[in-house]
Amino acid sequence: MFISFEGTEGVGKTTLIRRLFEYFQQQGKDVVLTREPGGTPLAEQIRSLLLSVNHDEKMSNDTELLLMYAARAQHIEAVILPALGAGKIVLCDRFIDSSFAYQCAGRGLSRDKLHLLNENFVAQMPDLTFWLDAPIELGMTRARERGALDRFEQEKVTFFESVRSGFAEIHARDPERMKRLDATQTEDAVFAEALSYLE
Ligand code: Z5A
Repeated sequence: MFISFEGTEGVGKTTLIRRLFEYFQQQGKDVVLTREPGGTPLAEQIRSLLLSVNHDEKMSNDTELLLMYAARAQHIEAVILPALGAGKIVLCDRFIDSSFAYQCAGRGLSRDKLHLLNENFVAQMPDLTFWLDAPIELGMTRARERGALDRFEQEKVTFFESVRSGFAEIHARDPERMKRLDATQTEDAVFAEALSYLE
C-alpha cells in the first residue's frame, strides 16, 4: 500500500505521518516513511537546491518543475518501487499532487507539461492520499514558529491560496483516492479521522 500526504505548509503532514508510522509498526507491519522532494541521498541534494534561497539568481518555474521530477524519478526507482515490491507499506510526505498544486495551480505552469512528466516518469500512483486542509494563515502560523523561511515559505498568502485550490480541484476530481482531513482539529482528532479511512 502506497499512501501520500498532501497539503499547504504547516497543516500537520509530518506530524500525522509520524503517528501513522508508529501505528503501523506497533501492528507489526513493515513500513517505510519517506518524503518528496527527497527520500534518497541524491534526491535530498536536489531538495536542498529547491528550498534554498538564492538572491543572485531566481529559479525559473520550469527549472523548479524539472528538479522536482528529477528528484521524484530517483525516489520512485530507488525507494518507492523496491519497498512496494517487497510488500512494505510506503508513507510518503508529498507526491505528485504537490506538483499539480504548487507548479500548475500555484506557479501557473501548463497542465500539459505536468501530464507529459507524469505519463513518462511516474510508474506508481498512491493507493490513498490524505489531503490535510486548513486555512492558509493557520498553517503559516504553525510552521513559521520554526524560524528561517525556505524559498517556498517566502511566498505570499495569495500563492498558497492558489495551491490550496489546486488540492481542492484534485479532491473534486478523484475523491476515491484523495480523502480530505480537517487539519484545523487537534492532532489526536486528525489521526483518528485518518485511521477511520484506513480501517
Ligand atoms: N513542493 C512542490 O512545490 N512541488 C512538489 O512536487 C513537491 C513539493 C513534492 C517542501 O515541502 C516544499 O516543496 C513545499 C512544497 C514544495 N513547500 N511549501 N510550502 P515540505 O513538505 O518539506 O514543506 P512544508 O509543507 O512547508 O512542511 P511543514 O511546514 O513541515 O508542514 P507540515 O509537515 O504539514 O506540518 P508539521 O511539521 O507536521 O506541523 C507544523 C507545526 O504544527 C508543528 O509545530 C506541529 O507540532 C504543529 N501541528 C501539527 N499538527 C497540529 C494540529 N493538528 N494542531 C496544532 N498544531 C499542530
